[in-house]
Amino acid sequence: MLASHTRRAALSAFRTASRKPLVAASSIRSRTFATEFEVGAAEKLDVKGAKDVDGDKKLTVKLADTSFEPYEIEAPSLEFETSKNELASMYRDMVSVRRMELAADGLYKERKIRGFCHLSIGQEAVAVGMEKAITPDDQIITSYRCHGFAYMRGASVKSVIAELLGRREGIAYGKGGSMHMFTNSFFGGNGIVGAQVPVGAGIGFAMKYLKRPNTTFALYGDGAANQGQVFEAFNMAKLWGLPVVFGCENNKYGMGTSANRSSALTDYHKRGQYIPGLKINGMDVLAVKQACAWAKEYTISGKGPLVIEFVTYRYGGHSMSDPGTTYRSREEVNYMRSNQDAIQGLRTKLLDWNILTEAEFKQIDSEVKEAVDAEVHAAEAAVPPDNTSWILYEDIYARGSEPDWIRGRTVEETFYYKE
Ligand SMILES: Cc1ncc(C[n+]2csc(CCOP(=O)(O)OP(=O)(O)O)c2C)c(N)n1
Ligand SMILES: [Mg+2]
Repeated sequence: MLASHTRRAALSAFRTASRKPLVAASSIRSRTFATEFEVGAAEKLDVKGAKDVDGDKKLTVKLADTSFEPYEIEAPSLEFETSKNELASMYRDMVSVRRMELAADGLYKERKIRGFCHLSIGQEAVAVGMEKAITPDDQIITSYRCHGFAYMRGASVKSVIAELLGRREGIAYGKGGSMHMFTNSFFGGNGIVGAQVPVGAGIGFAMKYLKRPNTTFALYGDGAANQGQVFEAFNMAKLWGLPVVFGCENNKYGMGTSANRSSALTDYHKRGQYIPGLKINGMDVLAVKQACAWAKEYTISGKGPLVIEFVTYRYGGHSMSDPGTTYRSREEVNYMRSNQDAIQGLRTKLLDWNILTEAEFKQIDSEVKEAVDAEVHAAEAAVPPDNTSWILYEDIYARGSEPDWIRGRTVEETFYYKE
């Protein structure tokens, strides 16, 4: 690993290199730039040898001092309890999500997956850390970059890949594709930029109305953060004291536009103005978990909403049709991969802390490879849907609740559910 001053120098070199062609020097001075989180060393406090940390036995870790940047609120504690099993499962889940998306990448390049496909390779710590902090009764809604969340909310690898392949065994019966995946407490998968944010406020309203002790994470990107409806949702959530965590996944780009070219204020955690916020290192799964656990407690205790900014990074392009190299330098991508990668970062910490051994990591890696590959093969082996139009009319209504008939694709066409 590079010494921290060397890393800082490399980081500022690529920042300068990547900014220069984008905006004139005069406008650079007038803009605010997103803070880059350095991957600071997290500390393990109260356990020494690997023998002490078996299974579910509690151990305390301390995050790096730079993990959180609060706005109008006190930051969560840097220390929290976890266990070897939980830490190992965080690693296993991040590796599973990445392998699943790498498989999707390969199938797309083989032209077996068609249409839109947005991968979250690089951003895995957000979906995984969040899930570890909440229960299946808490709610999540996000944008089209949704495969990792669907998996963490209970979708199998097979059902995600089958969905991408358009198979009926897909999580949305092969009709949603990459952008529209759902589970019981996961509301997608939404293609209209920002539109899921007010829906998320509505889900939060439902939680409050039904007096359920659950929060809702309404996620959106740095590009979506400038949408008017996001601010309308903030306003209502604050007025009604809704248990909603507005979560901005700042991966530094909205399609090919860098955050500092699209946003007058790139401190997305401050964009709620009258809503307290927290910027966190979204490349550190431990920081994500601790921040999300804190955010859940805060929002369900009746204090109203929060705005959390997850500072993260996508290694690939915006979607499969974007190589992702025309608006940022290769040095930048390589820098993030080799210095800030969430999976590698957790692995290094757990080795340093003697919590997992190289052999245990190897075993997890090979188990994940075998399990994901088997599910991908099963998805590919699933039969393609029949080439009949009636399939289109299924699942518009919940099965069993269809009306007698529905208008078809043209004025002349009517589809009768009941003969
Ligand atoms: C209302 C609307 N406007 C434009 C688009 C086209 N579009 C799709 S993704 C995107 C960029 C969004 O960037 P960001 O919110 O940062 O999310 P990311 O892709 O980085 O996860 C745009 C403009 C859209 N889908 N919906
Ligand atoms: Mg973005």
